[in-house]
Amino acid sequence: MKHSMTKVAALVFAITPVAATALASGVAGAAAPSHVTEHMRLITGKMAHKSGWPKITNSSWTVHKGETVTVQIVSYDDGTAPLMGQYMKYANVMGTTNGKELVNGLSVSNVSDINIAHTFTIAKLGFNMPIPVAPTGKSIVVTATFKATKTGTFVWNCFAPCGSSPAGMGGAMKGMDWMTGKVKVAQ
Ligand SMILES: [Cu+2]
Repeated sequence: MKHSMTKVAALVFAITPVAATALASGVAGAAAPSHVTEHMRLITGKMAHKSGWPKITNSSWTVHKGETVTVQIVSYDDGTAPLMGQYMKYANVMGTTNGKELVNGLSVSNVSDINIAHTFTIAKLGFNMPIPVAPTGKSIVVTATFKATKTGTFVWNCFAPCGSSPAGMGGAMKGMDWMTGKVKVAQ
C-alpha cells in the first residue's frame, strides 16, 4: 500500500494544473472568487478495521459562497456496487462546471453502471461524482469542480448499494461519516 501511495502523490501533482484552469473570472465590484480543493480518501472497511464498511474521509468540510471547489477523491475500493432503480441516474456526472469529472486524468461524463463502486452525491446541490472501481491493489483519483453559489449545510450520500443488509442500503450507507456526511457552504 505504501508503494501505491507514492503513485497517488504523483497523480495529484499531475492533475493540479488542469484543475486550475477551471478558475472563474472575477465579478465586477466583488473580490475575485477563490479556488479551493477538498481532498478525500475512500477506503474499504477492512483498512479501517471495520469489516465490510467502506468510508470516505474527510466526510465533512466547509467552503465559502463564491468559491470554485475542486473535490478530489482518492479511492482504494476495488468492489463493485451497481446502481439500482431510481438511483441509476447517478451513473452520470452532474453539476460540475464542465459536466465532466476526471478519472485518473481522463475526462468522462458518466461511468458504466457495472463499474461503479460508490457515488459522492450532494443531491440538494445537484452535484454527483460516480466513483469507479479501483484496480485491485491500486487506487484511482476522481476529481470534479463546482461553483458554490448557495449557502447552507448540505448532506451528501453515496447512492450505490455498498452497505450491509440484503439491499445493501444499511450500515455504512446510513452511518454518518462513513458513506454520508455534510458539506457546508458558508457566507
Ligand atoms: Cu458507497
